[in-house]
Amino acid sequence: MSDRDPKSNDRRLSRRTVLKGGALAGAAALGGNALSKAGQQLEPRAEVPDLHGAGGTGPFKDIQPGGFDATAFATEFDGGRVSQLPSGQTLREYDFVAIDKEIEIAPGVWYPAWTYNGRVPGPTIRCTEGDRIRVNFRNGGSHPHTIHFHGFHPADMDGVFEIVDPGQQFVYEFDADPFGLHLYHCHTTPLKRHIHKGLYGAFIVDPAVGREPAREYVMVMNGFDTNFDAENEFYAVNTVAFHYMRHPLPAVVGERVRLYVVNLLEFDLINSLHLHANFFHVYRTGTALEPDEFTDTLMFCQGERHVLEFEFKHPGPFMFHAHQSEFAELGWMGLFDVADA
Ligand SMILES: [Cu+2]
Repeated sequence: MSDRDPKSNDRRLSRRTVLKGGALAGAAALGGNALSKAGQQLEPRAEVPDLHGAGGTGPFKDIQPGGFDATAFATEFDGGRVSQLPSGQTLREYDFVAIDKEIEIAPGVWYPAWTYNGRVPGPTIRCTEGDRIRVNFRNGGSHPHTIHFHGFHPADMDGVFEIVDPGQQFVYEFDADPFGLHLYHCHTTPLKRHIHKGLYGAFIVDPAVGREPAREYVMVMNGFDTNFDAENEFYAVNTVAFHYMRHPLPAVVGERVRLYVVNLLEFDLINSLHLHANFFHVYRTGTALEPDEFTDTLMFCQGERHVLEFEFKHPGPFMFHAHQSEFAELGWMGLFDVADA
């Protein structure tokens, strides 16, 4: 198999093979009887389900849209260029440029995105509460844009009224507050267009006291309206449909996993995350150090984001996906590959 991941074990390969051989709907049954052939190598079926015009190439071919690697993205935390202000305060400086760019979001499906720094989502900004954030923004795109950060900041740093026209620049500067999981996105009207085109990202403000050590992943829930009918044809976390089915996220039995989950999905009112064979602690908006809830399925409106913590009791592959089955079957599903401790 040309797309074989050398790190894959046979069980995972056979899961993929089952997926390749079956309807996408069958994937929702993963973890159940559909996998009873674990260890058996099956050849992929010649044809795989078409996906709203995916051209019959199916969702399982590997892609890295514009060099964007969704596996790397999940663990990339950008602390910026760090220096100290005369007051002793930590300054974290970032350069953002808005660029129009076509990105491949599923095999053979190209989307004319508007991006920060040539990628969707934009970089995951990470800092500690009280840090000074400075973002040098240049609009290299073809439309007016801004960056609107969630969190406290002055009115003239809100990214709403200070429209940055193509070729123009703007410097956003504010103190990171409050700690939690936040987001940023363009706030130029029409808003839904500027957001769903790809101008958004995660913004993590760590508490000064820190959080417990954990294996951490960022998941930005998104989708793409590839035929501009105000409905999404593809759904994902971190842009690439089914990416984490092909490249499961590693975890270890008994080790804490922490997810930073931000919902930027446009058009659909609600998104969700369901974790198989497990429950997670929910830190709503990440703004407290005590969990609010213990569940296995969580809803997210657009702009809602939560820190989730859990550990696996058992080794093996475990799914996570939107519990809107339609979203899952159109790309928003993935796997954790849990190793024995
Ligand atoms: Cu914009």
